[in-house]
Amino acid sequence: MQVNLTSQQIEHYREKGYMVIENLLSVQELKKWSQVINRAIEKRGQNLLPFGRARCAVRDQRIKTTRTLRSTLRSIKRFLYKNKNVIQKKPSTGQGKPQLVQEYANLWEDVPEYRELILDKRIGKMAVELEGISSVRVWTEKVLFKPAWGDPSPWHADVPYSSYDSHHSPTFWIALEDATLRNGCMHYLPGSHKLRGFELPKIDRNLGSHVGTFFQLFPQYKDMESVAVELKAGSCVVHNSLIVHGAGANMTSHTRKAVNITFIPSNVTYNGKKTYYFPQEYWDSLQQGQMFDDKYHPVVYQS
Ligand SMILES: O=C(O)CCC(=O)C(=O)O
Repeated sequence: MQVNLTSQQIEHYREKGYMVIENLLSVQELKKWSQVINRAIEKRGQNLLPFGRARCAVRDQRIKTTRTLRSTLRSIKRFLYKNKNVIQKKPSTGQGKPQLVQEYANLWEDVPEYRELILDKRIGKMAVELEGISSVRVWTEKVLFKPAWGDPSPWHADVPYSSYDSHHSPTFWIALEDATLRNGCMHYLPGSHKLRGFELPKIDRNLGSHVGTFFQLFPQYKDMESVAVELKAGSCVVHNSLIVHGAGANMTSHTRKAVNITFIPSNVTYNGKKTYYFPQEYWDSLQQGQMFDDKYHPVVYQS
């Protein structure tokens, strides 16, 4: 594993908000971890999260709302059908839905051998050095599959959607296959991590599937120049989780595979925003202002 950062890399990261580590994983490490990840995904089956697909706070709320809307719609349809006999059922084709990147989150929680990579002190040490802080915990780990012919990942910054407010949260995005302009590599607005606050857009929490909605909501960024970061398999781009970023469409017939690990400073506290990645029981046990000192967020490195 490539674990020594140069002062130029650290400076680039702090100034621009991202930087590349070529060959973070050696060929052998990449092979080993790809196999571990494939086994972990097989074990997960249909579930994107460790606690099942539907059992999580944000999604539960969405499901509840959708169910209420659906049942209201059904009642209206029944009424119209009974009275006018004009409703014709159209078959659903599923066409027109965006094919966004698929996230298998926190696989390390249910696959012990995968913990070794996610909790690797050498990666934790780099996170600490890049941010100039003393200690980090894991926030989330996600395997990101962009399907063949998949849509772009819309421009956004990560922290405003998260359960903590911090200027010092690095994300390691490791390419499991070559990430190219053709298959949807990452793009950044250099320096935007210094401008972006913690506020969420008011009108569209998820930014939809339109790649540039972010710029309609935050027009102050629209004249910045973006950079694309192509990576060889095993290489990594680290970004500050406040940087504005997106990823391209996958214009190939193969899945683009990457894994990302987000770290937080160990003393960061809960800001009251629940996120998709942890179960409802977890959020119920947490008070706003409390540190994430729990089994989901172990300290990885302490200087
Ligand atoms: O991999 C992608 O397509 C998007 C990933 C991303 O936006 C992120 O890691 O925050």
